[in-house]
Amino acid sequence: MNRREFVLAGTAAVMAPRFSRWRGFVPPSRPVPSPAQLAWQRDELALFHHFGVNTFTNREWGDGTEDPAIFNPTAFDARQWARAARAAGARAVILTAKHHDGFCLWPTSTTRHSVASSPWRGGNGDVVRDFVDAARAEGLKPGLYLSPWDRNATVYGDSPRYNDFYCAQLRELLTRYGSIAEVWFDGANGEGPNGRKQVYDWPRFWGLVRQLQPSAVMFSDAGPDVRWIGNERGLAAETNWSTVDPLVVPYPGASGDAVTAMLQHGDPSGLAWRPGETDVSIRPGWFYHAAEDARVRDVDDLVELFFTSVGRNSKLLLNVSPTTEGLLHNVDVKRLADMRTALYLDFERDLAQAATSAWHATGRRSGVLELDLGDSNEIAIVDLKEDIARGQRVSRYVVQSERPGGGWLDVTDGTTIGYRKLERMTPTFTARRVRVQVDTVDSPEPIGVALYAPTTSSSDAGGG
Ligand code: FUL
Repeated sequence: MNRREFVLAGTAAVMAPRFSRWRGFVPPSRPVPSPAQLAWQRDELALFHHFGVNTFTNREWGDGTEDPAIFNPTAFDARQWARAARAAGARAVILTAKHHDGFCLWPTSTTRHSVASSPWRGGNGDVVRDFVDAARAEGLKPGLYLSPWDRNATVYGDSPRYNDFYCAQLRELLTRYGSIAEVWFDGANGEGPNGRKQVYDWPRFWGLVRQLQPSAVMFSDAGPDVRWIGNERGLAAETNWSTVDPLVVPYPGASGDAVTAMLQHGDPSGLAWRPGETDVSIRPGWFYHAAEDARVRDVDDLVELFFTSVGRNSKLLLNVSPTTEGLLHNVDVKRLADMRTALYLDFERDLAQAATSAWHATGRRSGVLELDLGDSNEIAIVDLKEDIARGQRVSRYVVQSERPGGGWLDVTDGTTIGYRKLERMTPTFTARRVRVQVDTVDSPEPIGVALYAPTTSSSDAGGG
């Protein structure tokens, strides 16, 4: 129960005898997502763009000594990025407004280490402005990454002063550019000049974001709204609860086995709703490197990433980074579009739509959904869903098909479902009647199921 629900439940208990409209009020017994968390999860796919001085030095981490004069994209076009994101089926995009090197992609008043000191557009350009405008023009929600680790700021390591500096940067980003859907915090916390250790004031940073952009979700290892999934390989865990015990991951960058387990798996009895986000790059690096042009993930690999992230109750944040021209590379753009086509074909024909179905609880902590497809059909993908607006409950599921002669055969099983659980059936199975039995950690709620037929349309999407 979050604070608001706690207050509501308490109010209901007090008011119930006096006001009949409270009669029958059942306080939610499971943590549930906020409207912003629910919208974030339903977006399923977002693109990540790493862009900055590293693009021009061909590095992954700059050291903060880069000359702003090197930042000079020759054909910068944020609209091209946004079109590619939209064509990929993404609904949100996130830009590195500042990476660890400290170079700011917007004309900030906090430092001269920014686009304003670069030759690009005569020092009058603003990458963040173009990015948010292009995103909105393509119907995408913009988000921003502001690295707390700053290898250029001289005040880094002088904790109170740097925290002020960082909050001033957050304030600029969150007041100048309209609505920001996600604020992305990594936990990197390197040494400052002279080996000084910077102590970040996370409660202050988070409080400022809440104040300035109350409907944004904040990402970090420690949320507070969405958590890192624990690796950068595109793999959410098979068992993935959206609830966590917040005390186990007290701040971004905390490490240890318990932290890793909490990031990967969540906790069925955790009191905070904090679903996992899976960030992974389409290439080996986060920033663009020409040497990796032949190492862009192929379509099968990208589709698999979707299955191991969105299909495991997570959200996919797929990194595709602009080149020194300021454009996404043609290979990446084509690959994204082909991924979209392949996913479209995978989910083209849901046999469960025309089925008759019946759900019933089978006990205090179990239930079953039965489907009759009318005819015997071949099934290639099983797609399970919980109504997460009412919390996450399923701890185990078994999908069964009816044998022609009667009796049930297990075709697949697993643990958590959450927002979405995708299972590719290899081999496919054929059935007229299918049922899904679930065990739950609270009272059972109806689950949803889609059963996709094998791809029939011919496509040149495969293989990339
Ligand atoms: C990490 C950074 O160190 C990497 O460079 C990259 O930005 C990744 C998404 O987050 O914390």
